[in-house]
Amino acid sequence: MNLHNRRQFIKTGSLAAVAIGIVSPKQSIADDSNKPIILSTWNFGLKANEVAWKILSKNGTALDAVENGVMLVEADPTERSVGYGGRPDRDGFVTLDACIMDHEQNIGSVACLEHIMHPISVARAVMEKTPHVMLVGDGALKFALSQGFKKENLLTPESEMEWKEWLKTSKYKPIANIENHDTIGMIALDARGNLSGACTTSGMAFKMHGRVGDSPIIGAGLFVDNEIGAATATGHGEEVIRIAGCHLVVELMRQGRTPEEACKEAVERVFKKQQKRAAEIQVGFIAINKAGAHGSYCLQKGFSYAVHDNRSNRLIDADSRIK
Ligand code: SD4
Repeated sequence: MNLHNRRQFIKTGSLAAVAIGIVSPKQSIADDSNKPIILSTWNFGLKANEVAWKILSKNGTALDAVENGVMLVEADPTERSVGYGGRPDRDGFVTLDACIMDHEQNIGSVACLEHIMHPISVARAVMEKTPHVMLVGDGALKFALSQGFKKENLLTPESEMEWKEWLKTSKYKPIANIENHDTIGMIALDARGNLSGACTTSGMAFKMHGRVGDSPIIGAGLFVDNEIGAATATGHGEEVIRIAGCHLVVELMRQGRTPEEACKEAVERVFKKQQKRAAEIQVGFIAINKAGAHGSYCLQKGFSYAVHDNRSNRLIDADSRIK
């Protein structure tokens, strides 16, 4: 049953139920959905969800919730693959990628941005205050400064020490779930039934200077379609971009897949094309549909996501292609 048919079914079902007095006539189709709800990647999603929940539970917008939720992680120097304290590229520069998308398909993105603590807020400013959708490098920095963002040093002594250690061998070999496990992607459905998403990262540690991953690419690291659902990704960005990952997940949900089935099929596409190196890479997706149902899937074991709804804030282990 595709989503449209399913909605029709829910609608007809609820009307029938109203007719025989099972549910109150006030109850609408929208009332059937699990909202508000927030999903975010990895363990630190739990604390990011708490911030986002404060906004959503007071009838705030999904857009404000996802921006503020991921900002917590961007500013935390102990999280080593996002924002402040993120691991640098191989030349010692901390370069940040982020994007944001709302329920009206407004989008904003920055890539290879340096010196700014909250790239997600710069992405939102690109969305709201420019005629463009993406700014990169020096241009993104110049724009951020013009908007009043402060120029800061984001390279912490810990990250600098690690980089200097890395320089001794200079081998670029990201380890699944270890070096690359910190991108935060967050998607939310608010009480009005609107979806939004945000994704922010310092990218793969010790990448080439100028490398951009999937996280700031709308359709790869994040995609939202307010009629259908939203998805965000983590892991080896090159593989996510190759399959236009999050757009694919949302389109699969449009065709009637559950969020988990859609994530699974996207991971399967990566696996099929990359079988020889599949053991070395990680790709994980999380997705939510318009009714607030959610799911995930990843290539390697070890990926988890945090869900906050009216019941609780909890961590869920994603099922994996490689067991
Ligand atoms: C990237 N996808 O830059 C990001 C890294 C990541 O969990 O997600 N790590 O390729």
